[in-house]
Amino acid sequence: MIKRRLSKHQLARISQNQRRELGQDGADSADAQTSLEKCNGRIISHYGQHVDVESLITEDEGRIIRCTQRSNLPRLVTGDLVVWSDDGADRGVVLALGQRRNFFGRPSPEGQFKAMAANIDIVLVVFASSPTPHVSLIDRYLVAIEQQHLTAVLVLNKLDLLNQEELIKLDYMLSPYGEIGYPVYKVSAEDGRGMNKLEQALANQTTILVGQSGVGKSSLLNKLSSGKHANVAPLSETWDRGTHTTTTSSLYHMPEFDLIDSPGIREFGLGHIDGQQVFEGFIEFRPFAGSCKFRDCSHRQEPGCAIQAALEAGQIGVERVDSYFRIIDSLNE
Ligand SMILES: Nc1nc2c(ncn2[C@@H]2O[C@H](COP(=O)(O)OP(=O)(O)OP(=O)(O)O)[C@@H](O)[C@H]2O)c(=O)[nH]1
Ligand SMILES: [Mg+2]
Ligand SMILES: [Zn+2]
Repeated sequence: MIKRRLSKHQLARISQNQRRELGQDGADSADAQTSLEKCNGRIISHYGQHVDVESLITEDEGRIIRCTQRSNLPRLVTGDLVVWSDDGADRGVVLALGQRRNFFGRPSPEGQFKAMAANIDIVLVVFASSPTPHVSLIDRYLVAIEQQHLTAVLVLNKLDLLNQEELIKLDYMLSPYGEIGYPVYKVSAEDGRGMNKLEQALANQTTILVGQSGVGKSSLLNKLSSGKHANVAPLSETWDRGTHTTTTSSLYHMPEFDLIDSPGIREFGLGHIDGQQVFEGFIEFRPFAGSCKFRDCSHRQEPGCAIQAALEAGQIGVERVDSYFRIIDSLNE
């Protein structure tokens, strides 16, 4: 198959589009990027053509105004700090976007990167015994989280549904993550088990909950806030799957922290990430970076491979190495 090569002009346009999507475009939207001191609102939810903005103006702090956005702005996401203006009739318009500290997102099915939330501290990767958890999904999330230099926390929910045997199996699956330094919490949004410790980990932070549909992200949010904020729905009766109950990312204020609920996913693509970034996303590989005999080592069977040597020495785990190769292979599909 002959691959069509893109012209310099096309490449520049794609890269400009990507920057605009991320709100990092210095040229075209220079007037759209503004210093944070000027911001008087925060996006708390995003729907097709409009956003809900929470006012940060002292006199009416917390008021929520439905706004459209100026067309020169990048796509706004939950957590964005903005400058908005009232039209006097409970509607408004977002005029400018404050510099994003960071963002978390994923590629759309068409492969275009889509930010889901901005200005966050922690990404809480939620999974449960049902729908069935997959190591490769967790590892994909971790790669994307590491790429954005965000803090990852893993949460196994629905502990109340597990018998001893299932718990042993899941503990085995999770042990590599604890060993390489990721915090792992085991909780139940149903009976509240483990919630205190989790709450302590979230104190004074803004956290986005992510994971498959049906794992209980909205249920956790409701439990953590001791209230009913987000809609919750049972799994499909036919499939081991959620029913995509949450359809947009929304930010909720709790007394001690902020939480962003996000729509569940079936798959998490890494279309926006290259092989080097996947390597860096496996944090326990990092000490061995640059130590292979060959600079372009694929870490599969080359002589003098530091990753294979670390594997043999028991310094890194075989499950994670297998998972790494599965992700690398999937990048070329
Ligand atoms: N037994 C038990 N059921 C739970 C627990 N947490 C959530 N559930 C149930 O799991 C189902 C899905 O929960 P949701 O909170 O809607 O899941 P979600 O991750 O927000 O799903 P999406 O919004 O579709 O992404 C509901 O029937 C919940 O009652 C738990 O800790 N234990
Ligand atoms: Mg939900
Ligand atoms: Zn190697």
